[in-house]
Amino acid sequence: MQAIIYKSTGSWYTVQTVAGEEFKARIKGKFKIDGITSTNPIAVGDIVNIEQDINEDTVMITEIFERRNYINRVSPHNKNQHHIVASNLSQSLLFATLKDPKTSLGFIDRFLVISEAYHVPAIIVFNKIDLYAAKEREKFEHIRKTYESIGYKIMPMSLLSGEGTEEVKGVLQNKTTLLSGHSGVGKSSFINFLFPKLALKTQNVSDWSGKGLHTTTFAEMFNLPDGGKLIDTPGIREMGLVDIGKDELAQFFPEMQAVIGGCRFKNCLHIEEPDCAVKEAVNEGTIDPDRYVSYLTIRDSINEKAY
Ligand SMILES: Nc1nc2c(ncn2[C@@H]2O[C@H](COP(=O)(O)OP(=O)(O)OP(=O)(O)O)[C@@H](O)[C@H]2O)c(=O)[nH]1
Ligand SMILES: [Mg+2]
Ligand SMILES: [Zn+2]
Repeated sequence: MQAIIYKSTGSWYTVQTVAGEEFKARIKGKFKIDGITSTNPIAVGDIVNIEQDINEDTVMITEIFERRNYINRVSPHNKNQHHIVASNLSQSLLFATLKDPKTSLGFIDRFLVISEAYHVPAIIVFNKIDLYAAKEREKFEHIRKTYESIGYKIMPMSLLSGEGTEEVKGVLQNKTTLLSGHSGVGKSSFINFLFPKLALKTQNVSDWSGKGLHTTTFAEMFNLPDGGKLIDTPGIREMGLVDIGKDELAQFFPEMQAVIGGCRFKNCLHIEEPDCAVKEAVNEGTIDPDRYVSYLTIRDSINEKAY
């Protein structure tokens, strides 16, 4: 019987069948998945085959179907291993905040690079806009202009005032959406806002220390009442890139990809080369200098020997 992984806590999984039946599941004995060197062989969103355990109300996962896509990152515990955050996604919502906690543009850009590389469209939700003073509002408007001009959707929201919540709800319908972002940006609060009955554990305001306590510890998927699924995930501190080579990185910056054809050298790295269309665009102001800095920083962080 076919089922989808809704939750993974390590050795046990929660699966749901197409009919909506829920089971506790585990991987069958020596069951191994070829060619996957991730810390978690099965991730939330995976489509699997299950077999009922004899005399038990649990099931065994016997087969995993090919993933349409997935978000993969360097394991937080082991730099040499991958961790599949979730699979078979329609889109991801990156929750960002400019205050309590601060999300850096570098972090956003890393997330966007991964989204481009794995073909998962990303929308950036700026939550907690109720906390913005004039300074943050100005910063937000600048960010909005920059990213919208590249083609990304930017959505301001406050779970406290309710501003923007209907708009964000509106993009979820009939889609499988991954919620991602630093710890404390309000991912679980957003799910509680949609489903007050779930009462997921969220960070206490008084606990807020800026250290990013991880309140959510496992990824979990929820069915939306009007169709669609939403995946809550533990906060991420850093978005380690996997499987992306230095030479292909510029492709995953859409505004760079658009001009690369104009570089004099086919193998231009967009750093020191003469007649580089990317650098020209930065100088002319059509490519945002902060995005270019992100390109250089991410490029430097790619350790190709590891792959
Ligand atoms: N001022 C303000 N606070 C908010 C808003 N949304 C959420 N919060 C608060 O911010 C904190 C966010 O906590 P969580 O929802 O647990 O954050 P999370 O992203 O799930 O964090 P992890 O599970 O650790 O990854 C809670 O104390 C919320 O009450 C908002 O729009 N405005
Ligand atoms: Mg959470
Ligand atoms: Zn170039």
